[in-house]
Amino acid sequence: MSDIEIPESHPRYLSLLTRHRIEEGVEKGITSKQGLIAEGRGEAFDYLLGEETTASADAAERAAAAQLLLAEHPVLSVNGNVAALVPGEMVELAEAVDADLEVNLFNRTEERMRAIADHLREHGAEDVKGLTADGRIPNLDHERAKVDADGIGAADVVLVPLEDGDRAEALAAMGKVEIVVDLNPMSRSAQSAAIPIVDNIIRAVPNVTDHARDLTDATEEEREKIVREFDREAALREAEDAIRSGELD
Ligand code: PTJ
Repeated sequence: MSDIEIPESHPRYLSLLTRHRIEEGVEKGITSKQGLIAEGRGEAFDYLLGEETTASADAAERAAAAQLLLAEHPVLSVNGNVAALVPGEMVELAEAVDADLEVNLFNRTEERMRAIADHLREHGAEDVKGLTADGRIPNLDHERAKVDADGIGAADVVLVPLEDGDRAEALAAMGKVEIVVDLNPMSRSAQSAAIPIVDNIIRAVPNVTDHARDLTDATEEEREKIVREFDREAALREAEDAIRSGELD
């Protein structure tokens, strides 16, 4: 996928690959220029977290898998950064938990909506929502509020990775059970989530899928227990502690 070769032995291999994917996303018209800035913010937090999935993030990822499997109508939201970084992985997760995929953009343009939907289809998605835009998230301005009425509009559980704080809060206020992936545990998105996953989306999404596959044969009671025992305040606190006390190389 790239004309730049990054040696896997490089100590910052994953970070360089991530940057390159975002750059390519901008070139393809998938990712916004603001997405480059968002990536930089995320990288800084990832560096402080040691660029690995902490035990507490892994617990959040298992709770997210259980919650998605328990949902009546789960929807996975895809923006320009998510589409550039983990398109195939989002399609796999949607299949594992039987969720809809919906393109939902902060900086919405019809060109980017279509480019992202096409990109997801190239990675195996059959049905991509978001283009109908016949529903609204209350208390947000017009473009940012658009959703599909039978997608995010009707969802009981939504996964919103790298979400802007206003929209994360507005979705939570609609009564959706919100699963957020955000490397900044202090962001309003992470703070408003029922299940905040403080991890890089590149590691988080495949790990939620692995947990979902592991829980395929679990009973409803077992899944409910995992969700009940997940402590969001403790997860946010542990992530913040890890950032403050991190030993950097
Ligand atoms: O494609 P669009 O138009 O929907 O726009 C998407 C962006 C991401 C530009 C938009 O939602 C935005 O501006 O988001 P923010 O407010 O910058 O928030 C993004 C959050 O995601 C920040 O808290 C970052 O730390 C975090 N983040 C960035 N990269 C990653 C990440 N979290 C997990 N994994 C990453 N790779």
